[in-house]
Amino acid sequence: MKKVFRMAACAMAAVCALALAGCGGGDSAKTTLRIYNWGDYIDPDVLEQFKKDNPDINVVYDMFDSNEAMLAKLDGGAQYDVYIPSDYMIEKLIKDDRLAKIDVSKIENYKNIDDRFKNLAFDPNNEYSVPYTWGTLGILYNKTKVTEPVTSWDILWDETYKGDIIMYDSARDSMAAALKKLGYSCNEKDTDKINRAAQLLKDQKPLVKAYQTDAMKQEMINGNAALALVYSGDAILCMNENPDLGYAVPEQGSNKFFDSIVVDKNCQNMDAAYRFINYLCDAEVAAKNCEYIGYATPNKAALELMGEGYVDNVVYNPSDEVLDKCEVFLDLGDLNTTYNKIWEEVKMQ
Ligand code: N2P
Repeated sequence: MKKVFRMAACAMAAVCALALAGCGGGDSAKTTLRIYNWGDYIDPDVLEQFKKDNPDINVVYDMFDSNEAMLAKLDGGAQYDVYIPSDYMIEKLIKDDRLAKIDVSKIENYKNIDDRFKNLAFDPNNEYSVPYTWGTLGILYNKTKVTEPVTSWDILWDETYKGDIIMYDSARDSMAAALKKLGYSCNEKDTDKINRAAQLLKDQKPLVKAYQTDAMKQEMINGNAALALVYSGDAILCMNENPDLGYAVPEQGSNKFFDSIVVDKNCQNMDAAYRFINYLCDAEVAAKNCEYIGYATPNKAALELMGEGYVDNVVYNPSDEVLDKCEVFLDLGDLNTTYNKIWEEVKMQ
């Protein structure tokens, strides 16, 4: 079975298992750990193993497909103990006092995390987050349909590919592509520049086949589109299934992201949260997990186990030249609403 189908099937099985567990009612001695993560962002076997190793923890696992969707669900009152947002969202959650402090001395496997993923700007003293994955935003293209070199964001606005372009359904990522095409920062705060990027996304709409998130992967694997705005890990997953696919980070620069594990301030079971985080930081677990999901690991002990094929892979591990042109998203404060509103307008127009 193809990996993407397998992922969907496993996700369904997990949901059914949870539903059954809920009906059983015999788990009152268990503590519950509510985990909220991106879709296709954990190896189902890794999750299953955690459940087997920790029979006293009742795991509830839900998925989201963008940082904004995650935040909206939390704002709507959903309660989770552990979740895995990106840098700028973690910055916001810290500012809003929604996260619990993490005592890394309680996470034995924290020693496996490479120092270069610590003390990043969104959590300068590593008080609230433990690195999970990292990557870039770029363009996935089908070499049988796109024969020119993919070096610029302009290609996502090229009439030649009308109806053959998939945009990632996320305000910050799509705005980043438009802002970078215009030569601006993907953390732009200037109203004129933001409006120009918004207009570009509106102008692009007739060329767009679909605004999608995880569903985009199967479309690209099946050769149903020429170009897609994607994250590097999803690109690797697709490229492993279809050798006609390639990935490029445009020369104008892009976004590099760091996704980290955080604990909600209202977490009722810190011990279970620590056990889960420690488990994910285990070298073998992190290696298996990241090989499955396609995303780069900040776990240096895991990377050693994964070997050369990963270190040498420029999609997985881009050169400093590429990374130096990429910016990390920052929390935009009041402008978050503006970006989100623009994105809704683009999709609805
Ligand atoms: C996986 C999404 C990864 C999140 N489907 C990238 N920040």
